[in-house]
Amino acid sequence: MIKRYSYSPFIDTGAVVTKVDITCGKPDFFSVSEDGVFSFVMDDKTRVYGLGEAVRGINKRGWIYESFCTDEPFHTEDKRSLYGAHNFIIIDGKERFGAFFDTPVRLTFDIGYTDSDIISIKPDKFCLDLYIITADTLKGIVGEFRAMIGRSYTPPLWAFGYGQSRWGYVNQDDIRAAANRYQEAGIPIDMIYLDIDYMEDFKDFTVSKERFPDLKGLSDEMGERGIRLIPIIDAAVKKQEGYSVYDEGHGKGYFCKDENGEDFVVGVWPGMSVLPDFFNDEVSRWFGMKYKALTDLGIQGFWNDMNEPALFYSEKELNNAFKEIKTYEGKTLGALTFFGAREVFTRLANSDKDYGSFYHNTPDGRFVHSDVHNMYGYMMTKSAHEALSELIPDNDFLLFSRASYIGAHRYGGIWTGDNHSWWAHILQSLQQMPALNMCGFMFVGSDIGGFNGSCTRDLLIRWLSFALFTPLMRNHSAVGTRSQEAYAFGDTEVFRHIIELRYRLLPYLYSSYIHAVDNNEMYFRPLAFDYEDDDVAAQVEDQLMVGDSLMIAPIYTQNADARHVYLPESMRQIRMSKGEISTEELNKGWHYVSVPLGDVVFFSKKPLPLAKPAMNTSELKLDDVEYVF
Ligand code: MIG
Repeated sequence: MIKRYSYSPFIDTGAVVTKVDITCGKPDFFSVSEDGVFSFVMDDKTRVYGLGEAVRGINKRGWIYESFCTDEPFHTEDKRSLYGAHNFIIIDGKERFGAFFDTPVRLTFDIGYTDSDIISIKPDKFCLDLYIITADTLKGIVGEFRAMIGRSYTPPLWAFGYGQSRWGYVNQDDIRAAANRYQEAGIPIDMIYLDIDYMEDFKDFTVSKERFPDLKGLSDEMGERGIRLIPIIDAAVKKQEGYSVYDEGHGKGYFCKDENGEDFVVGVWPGMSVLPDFFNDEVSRWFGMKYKALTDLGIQGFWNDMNEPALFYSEKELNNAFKEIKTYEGKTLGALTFFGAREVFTRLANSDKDYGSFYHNTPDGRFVHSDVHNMYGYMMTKSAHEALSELIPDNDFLLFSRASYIGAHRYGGIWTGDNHSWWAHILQSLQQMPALNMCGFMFVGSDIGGFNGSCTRDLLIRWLSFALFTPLMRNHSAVGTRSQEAYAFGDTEVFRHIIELRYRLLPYLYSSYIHAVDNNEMYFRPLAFDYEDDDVAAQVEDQLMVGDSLMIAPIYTQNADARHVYLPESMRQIRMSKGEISTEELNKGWHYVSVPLGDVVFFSKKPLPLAKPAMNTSELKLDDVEYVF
């Protein structure tokens, strides 16, 4: 059952598609203060799930989180916000319910941080709809919530193939070289991503003539080899006269405005730039149709970046910073003054001051950005989705985004942004997956091998062994880091076997995905959701159920060649070793399972269909399977 309590929401976020009548009075479960702080007292056993893309465990208890879409390059456990704002939690103790706080303003979720027994949820402004969801089971709560927010985005089968990305493939020879190395090594691949390097001066919807002289030719050639090119699109548009996207948008007043009605100018990759006002339907459609420049070249997939929106600085604050830094000149810089001087520029990035200095024109009126900040990436994804649905027949396109708000799950997937080549980030990714599914985000994955920092052979092997189960399976890394393609570490056999296993598993994984989307179920679930009466299962933070009948328990520590695995019932252990599959029956309970580097081990409750190996999804035969058990 769902009850809605309405506290002067000032904009319809569009997150909820099945309307729920307002129930007046005090909400169930929470007490509410006059300034809008929602409190709940936890007993010792209470666990808290949800919040989508966030740091820390599957059980969110014991930390403070902020919903405020942030370009956060260090996903360490002391952080409060990442790129998404996913305001749905499930509280599971002597009382059990879900709560969705529908508001685009910043929200703080103090889940037993200030006071270890108290959940306190505080919006920056007391303007929101609260939905309280009750059902008999945890899965039931998710099912009701998901039905209310609408069907999750489903890309075509090819998007479930393996993809290689890297910031720093600077020209079409780099792209061709990556394709060659994969295919020569016999490693399956379906997608190669183009990062901002393909653009002319980082301008959206342009292609560098010098470095990518024939993108159409490259795209066709790759297409014949079963590979699709997936370019990036950034939120901000370079401010440059003569650049048609800027000229048109500026002429029509399509960019976000400052308090004087002038375009608000920010610095990001292209230098001085402006922000499309996606909240205005006309702008949304205009920007979306710009993707045609690339779909006309045969492109069928995009990733939308920098749409928190990330700001390096604003023109105005940059000018102030230059003035301020002059005041330091000639002074003896003691420790404090030195750090003060250093901060003058670093504090410019993503500042609250800037977010409070520009405006959107929406059908509900004019809003200062900070009041609707969490919807910006969502609106960009919606814009792209609506246009691509027109531009590409049969919805045969891939789309995912960095920033998101609940509702965006209907329009695209998300990737979890700039993680690191750290072992801890395999576990972090695993823990994010079910939380994202609860919030509707089903087509999800993290940068395999880690974005920042330098990857090692063993890290990539272990990361792939987990990520072969994630719907979005993409290896991506930052410019300047060590190469981490599946061919970058000398030997390729071990990588070939793991990525091949992904394709062999696609009959199961793809149909599980579709089934979960069709039925408002989670593709990834904590064990607690399937084994509600099992107190041990409820504690497990590093294993997941995948689809109806698989359980995974990946290795995420360096130099470990075994780990403890909890089986909540007896299952078949399935082992892929050097491409060969073997199985073994294991009983309910704890097991110490050996997983030498290169083996992939997981567990099945039912006979598992496996396809024949294929080099890409167009070669893959989904219905030509053998069953292993
Ligand atoms: O400020 O386009 O998260 O995946 O490679 C960095 C360059 C901008 C951030 C994305 C990352 C991408 C990078 N972008």
